[in-house]
Amino acid sequence: MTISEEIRRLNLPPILKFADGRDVTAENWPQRREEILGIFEEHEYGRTPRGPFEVTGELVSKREDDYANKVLTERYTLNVCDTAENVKFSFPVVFHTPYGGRKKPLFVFINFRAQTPDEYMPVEEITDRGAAVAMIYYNDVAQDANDDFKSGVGPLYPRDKYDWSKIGMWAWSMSRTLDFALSLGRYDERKIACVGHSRLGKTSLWCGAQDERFKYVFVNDSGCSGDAVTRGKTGERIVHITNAFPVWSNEKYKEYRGREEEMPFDQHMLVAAVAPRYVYGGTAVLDTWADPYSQYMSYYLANDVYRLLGMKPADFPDRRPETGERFSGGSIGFHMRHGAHFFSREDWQCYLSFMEL
Ligand code: GTR
Repeated sequence: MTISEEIRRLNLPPILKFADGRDVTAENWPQRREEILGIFEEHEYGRTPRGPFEVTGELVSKREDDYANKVLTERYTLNVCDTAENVKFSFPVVFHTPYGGRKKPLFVFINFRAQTPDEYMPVEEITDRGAAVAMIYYNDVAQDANDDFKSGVGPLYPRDKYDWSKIGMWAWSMSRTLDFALSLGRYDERKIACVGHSRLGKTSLWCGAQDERFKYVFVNDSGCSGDAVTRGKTGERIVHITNAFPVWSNEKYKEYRGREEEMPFDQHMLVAAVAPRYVYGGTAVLDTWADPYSQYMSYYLANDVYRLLGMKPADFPDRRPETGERFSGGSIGFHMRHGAHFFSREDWQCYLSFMEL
């Protein structure tokens, strides 16, 4: 069966129609994108505070001779002030920036651990390609625990006004990190990326779909409630994810347990919402819990938006991808590598190449 046939059977909400049935054109795509973001805010990830935010960084420590004297490592405490709500919150971020004259590409990376280097963050491979990386440890922003949003930034905002999920909070911290990074004046605004793996791949996608300053959005092994189409999905489903991790979504999303067909959206729309910026999904053949084929469907469908906008589409074949295949020649990319659920060096190398580094 072709992928288009598989997709047709799922009866997915179309990307290129407004909720009221109007056609989407290149001209009105920005409005459709806003509509899509509103749908995800209401039905899945919850409402995030919009600021305006003032972000300053306090330098905590610095190493000027890291990685054979090639890299400057700085640890900052970021102090964020939401000037509309009068909320203040601080969290640490570590920056690794390679030396050299011109402005550097930057990855804002949200990670599972605080230490650097880390098995998910091969600093030297990244900095040797000329890019900097700013890493946030997600538990510093809000604990990954079923704590009724009582940790980190959670309790600082009223839930009746902001029903943001932990994914929303982690995504927000990536945007605040970018606020600060841009204030340093040393990163190349045309090459700013967000990136994360698994639950933090979902986070990177939600962050990058919303925040247009991220010109590249990398989504590693994100699967359910990330970049995988939910309808017809194998492996993890809404019932599993919302039972095990009720704080990763808002309350509304839980109503769709076993009722995926009733959702006025599916995750392909969120991948599409990155357009006209670049988006790329990494998957792994053995990651059946995430379901690489349902992930592929999202990119396959989002490719239509790039065609509509006159940007270079990917050459995605109308069939399931094979192990080791990589489609990186267009404005949207995808790969399915060998092996299991992991953020590997191979994934990083694909993302660096997609950014032409
Ligand atoms: C799993 C979860 C997945 C995925 C993964 C991870 O337990 O079911 O959705 O996000 O965790 O983050 O490693």
